[in-house]
Amino acid sequence: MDKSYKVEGMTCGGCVGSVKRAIERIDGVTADVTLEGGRVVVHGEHEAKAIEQAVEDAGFDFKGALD
Ligand SMILES: [Cu+2]
Repeated sequence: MDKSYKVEGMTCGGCVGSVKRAIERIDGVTADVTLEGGRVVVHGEHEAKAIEQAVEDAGFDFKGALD
């Protein structure tokens, strides 16, 4: 299941990497993170709450689901 989320607060490639790594610590999940627009596509079975937690713990603002 792929799902898209909005994340605010990323300003550079380093931030993109941080968000990606934080999300991919969740078992069975990979993520494509785009700086422009703060779009995060998560691949694999997951709970939105777990993504929110990972993003917030990494220091960014989780703004919920897109689409
Ligand atoms: Cu940055």
